Amino acid sequence: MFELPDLPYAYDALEPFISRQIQELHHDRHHKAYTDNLNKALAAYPEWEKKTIEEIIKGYQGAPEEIRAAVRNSGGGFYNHSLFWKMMSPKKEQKPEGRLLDAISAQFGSYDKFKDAFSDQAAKLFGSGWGWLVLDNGKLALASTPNQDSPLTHGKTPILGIDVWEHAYYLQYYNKRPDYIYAWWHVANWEYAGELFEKAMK
Ligand code: MN3
Repeated sequence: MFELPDLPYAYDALEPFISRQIQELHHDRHHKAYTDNLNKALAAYPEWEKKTIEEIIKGYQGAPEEIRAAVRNSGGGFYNHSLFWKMMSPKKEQKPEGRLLDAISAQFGSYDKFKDAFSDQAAKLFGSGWGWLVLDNGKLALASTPNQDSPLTHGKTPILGIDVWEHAYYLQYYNKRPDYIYAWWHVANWEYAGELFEKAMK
């Protein structure tokens, strides 16, 4: 059984950039639904129920056909949102530092150029999905995934990610996804991204 993790801060902690109402609905309803539906799908498959979420995400294609789509979508939704809450922080206006900043500058030219490229990719993603900074074979790269797919399935490690499903911004930003992405940078958690980067580089 997977448990819906608590938000690591108050519902209103990301205001004014992400509203309390968005956080309440996004966590208490959407993330909860992914969690419940994942548990429901796995309930009759004990060998799948005892896997870690990372094992499930990496190997969903091997799941029994009856639950494969549920495992892919709800497992991905459970995993992506569990990361996403930690990829934002009430400690606002963070910037990358240390080895992660060096790697970003080496790969993208500068932090500002990286930000533009990441934002552009997330803004242009068609339909629902996620925009990512990942570590791929020891190198930083941009990636996007449709629906609730995870870079992990493709052997890439998420370092920072933004949810661009409409449920992540519509109540505050309506259809203006670029405005949401612009605001989201104020709450991006570079401290956590740095931890994920160091862990993945080991
Ligand atoms: Mn979402």
